[in-house]
Amino acid sequence: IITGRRAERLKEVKKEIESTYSCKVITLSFDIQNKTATFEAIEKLQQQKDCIDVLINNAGLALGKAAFDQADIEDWDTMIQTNVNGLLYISKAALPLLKGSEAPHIINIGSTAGKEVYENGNIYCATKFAVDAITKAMRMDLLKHRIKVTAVNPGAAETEFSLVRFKGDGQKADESYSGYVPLTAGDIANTIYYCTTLPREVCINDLTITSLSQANSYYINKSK
Ligand code: 8X3
Repeated sequence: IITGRRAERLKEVKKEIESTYSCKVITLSFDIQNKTATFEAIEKLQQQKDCIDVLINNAGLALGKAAFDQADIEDWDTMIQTNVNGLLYISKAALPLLKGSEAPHIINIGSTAGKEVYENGNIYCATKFAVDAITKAMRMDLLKHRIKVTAVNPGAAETEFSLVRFKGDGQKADESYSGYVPLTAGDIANTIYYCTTLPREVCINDLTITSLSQANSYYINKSK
């Protein structure tokens, strides 16, 4: 089951997955910022599926990288609405389907930015600290339902992340990943896959992953 705002993109990914692997892909197109749309999408899904084994909460973004006094308040709203509220809406909506699984697992994608704040990262970092706290809270509160809850916290990974953060400024986006070897989306996907394929009784609580050039959220060695 793949979800996102852009139906056309989902259709392309569905085609690619279905032609590579023998499986059926369901696409759900909605904006996770919209509580009603999120709950309606899951209701629609319930007509086709009676359980979800793994929920991967990957929707999230950074918008802008400016000092607290300079930053755009609309950017803050969007980040909080997607990274925190969106994650809460979809998790709550999906819970009945997760409870229908024999091995339910929630994976929240956090960030190194949820471990240490970096300069000009302010509210993006705050949303990822919130993901860290929500993950810990979920793990306690959902333990009685035997739902595994894992946080995967990537450092810099070369994706559309920086292009979105810098609002289409390709040069600035490229600068984020120049002078060192960043992670790739594939590295993160493999790590998530690892977390989901461990024995039933084994739960990775919190996994922080960076490239070899990165030590923490603000220290990247660009000398190589
Ligand atoms: C990871 C990206 O900008 O915090 O979320 O390094 S960043």
